[in-house]
Amino acid sequence: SEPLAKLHEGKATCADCHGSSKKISVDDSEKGVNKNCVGCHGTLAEMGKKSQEEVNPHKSHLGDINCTACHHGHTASWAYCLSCHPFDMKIAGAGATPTKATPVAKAKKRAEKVDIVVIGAGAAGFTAAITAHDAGAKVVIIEKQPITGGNSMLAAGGMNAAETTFQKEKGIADSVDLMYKDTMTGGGNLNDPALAMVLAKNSAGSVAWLTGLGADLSDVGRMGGASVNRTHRPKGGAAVGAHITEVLRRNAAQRNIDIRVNSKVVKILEDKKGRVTGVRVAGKHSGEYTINAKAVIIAAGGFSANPERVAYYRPEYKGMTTSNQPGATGDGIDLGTAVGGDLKDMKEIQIHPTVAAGSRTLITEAVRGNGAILVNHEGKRFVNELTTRDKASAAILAQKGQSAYLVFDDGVRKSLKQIDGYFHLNLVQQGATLKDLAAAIKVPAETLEATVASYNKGVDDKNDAEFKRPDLPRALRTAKYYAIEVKPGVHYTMGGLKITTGSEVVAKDGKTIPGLFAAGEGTGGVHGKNRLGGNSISQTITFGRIAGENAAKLARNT
Ligand code: MEZ
Repeated sequence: SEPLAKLHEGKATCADCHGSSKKISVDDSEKGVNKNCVGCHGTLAEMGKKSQEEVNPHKSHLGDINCTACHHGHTASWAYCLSCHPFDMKIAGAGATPTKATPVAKAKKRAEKVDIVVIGAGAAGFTAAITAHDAGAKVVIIEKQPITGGNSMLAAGGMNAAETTFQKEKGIADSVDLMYKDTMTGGGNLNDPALAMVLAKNSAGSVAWLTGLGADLSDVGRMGGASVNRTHRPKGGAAVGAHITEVLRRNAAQRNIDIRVNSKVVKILEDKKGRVTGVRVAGKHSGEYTINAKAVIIAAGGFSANPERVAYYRPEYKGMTTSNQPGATGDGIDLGTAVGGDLKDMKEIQIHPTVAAGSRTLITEAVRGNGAILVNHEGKRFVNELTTRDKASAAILAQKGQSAYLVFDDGVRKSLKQIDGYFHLNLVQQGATLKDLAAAIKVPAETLEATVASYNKGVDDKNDAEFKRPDLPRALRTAKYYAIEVKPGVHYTMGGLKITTGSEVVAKDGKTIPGLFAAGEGTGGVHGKNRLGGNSISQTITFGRIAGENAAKLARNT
C-alpha cells in the first residue's frame, strides 16, 4: 500500500504537512508533531466520534496521542495498538509490520543545556519531571516510544497506600507498618527493608500529591497479599493507569515541560571524575545530539517485553506472553550499568496469573479482588484467588491446559468499570445461567454449579473453608454469569538498578554515582521476590517524587 505522503498527493502540498518555513520541521517534541494533521482532519476525539467501529483506535486507553504514533508520512503506517492487540485494524497507508526505524542523521554538533534530563515518560518519569520543575529546575523528558505513558498507562488495578484520607473516610483501619509488613511478606523478605519502608511511609503523601494534581483515587479495593483494602483507583473502579497518565500529561503540559517522543537516549555522559554531565540522544526526526545536564533521572521501566532477557534470567518463562507495552525492554537499566550502576534482584521476574488467553491483555487482579473466582477446566476452584501472584500463577500452570477461567456474575461486573473493556475486546464468554456458561466454556455444568454454590456458602458463612480466601466481598448469584480464560504472563521485573532511599544510583563499589538517579520499575530492591499488586504505581509516584526532589536539589547546588 501507498504511504500517506502518496495518498495525500494532489490533495495537500509538502507545506500543508510540514509547515511553510524554509527549514522542514524535524521536531520530536510532543506539541510539534501532529498539529498539521489535526488542522485538516480534526482532533483525535473528533476522529473518534466519526467512527462507528466497536474497537476504535481514536478512542483508546492510550489517551490523546500524536497522529504520527500510528500514521507515518513516508513509510508504511502501523497502528500502535497492534503492538499489543490482535485486531483486524484498517489503517490508511498501512504496512504489514512495524516500519523499521530509519537511521538517524549522523552526529550533529548540536548541544543543548538543561538542569535535569528524565529518561522515560511513564508515571515515574512524569512525576520526577513535574516535581523537579516545581522545585525550580529546567527539565526535559526523553521518550523512545512514539507516545508517552509507558507501562503505567496500562496499569489497571490501582495504587497501594496506607493511612490515606480515602481509607479513613471508609473506616478502613490501615497503617504504614502493616503496608510495610505486607510488602515484605509478599516479597519473601528479599526486599531492601529501607526501600520498602520508604514506599509505605510516603504512600499516603503520594496519593495526596496525585489528588492535588487532579487525579481521582477515591475508590479503595484490595489486591492479593494485602491485609486490608488499600488499593486506590478512580470512582467506580476505573483503570488507574490511563487516568493518572492523563493527569500527569495535563500537568506537564500546563508547566510547559519539554517532552520529546521517538527519541532514544543512547548514552549517559560523564566527566573524568565519573560525574554525570548529560546524555546523548538519537531523535527519529531530529538526529543525534547532546543534552548537557546537572542530573539525569532514569525512569525507563523494566524488561518484561524483552523475551530474550527474560529467558536469560528465567529460562522457564521462555515463550510466555507479556502484559507489557513494547517499549519495556530494559534500555534504561543498560544505560545505568554502562556508567557503572550496580544491579539488584535481576532474576526476580513476576508472572501475572491472569492475562487473557491468546492475548497480551491483562485482566486486572481487581476482578478477583471484587469477587471473581478461578475455576479449572473441570469446573473446580483450585486456589485462594487472593494469594500472591507467584502462588496463583504456579497454581494455574499446574492445571490442564496451563489455563483457567475467571468466573464472575453481574454483581462483580457492575462493581468494576474496567470490566466493560474486556467485553469491548470480546474476551468474555457468558450465560444466562451457570449451566449456559458451563456449556459456553465447555466445563461440566454440574461441577461448575456445585463449585459456585460451595463458594457462595463460604461467603454467607464468612469463611472460605476450602481455600481460606481472606476476603469474600460478594456471592455470585446475580445473572448473567461470565468467564474469561486466563493464562499467566510476564508482567513485572522486580530487579534493576540498585538505588538508595534517596533514589541515587549505586555503583558496584557501593558509592553513589554523582548526578545519576533512578525511579520506577527499572530499579531493584523495593519488592523483593514478588511485587504486590498495586505497589507498582505507588513506587513510581513515591520514588519519582524523591528522584525529582533530590535531582533538583543537586542542580540548584551545582
Ligand atoms: O500492580 C499491578 O500490577 C496490578 C494492580 C495489576 C492488576 O492486576 O491490575
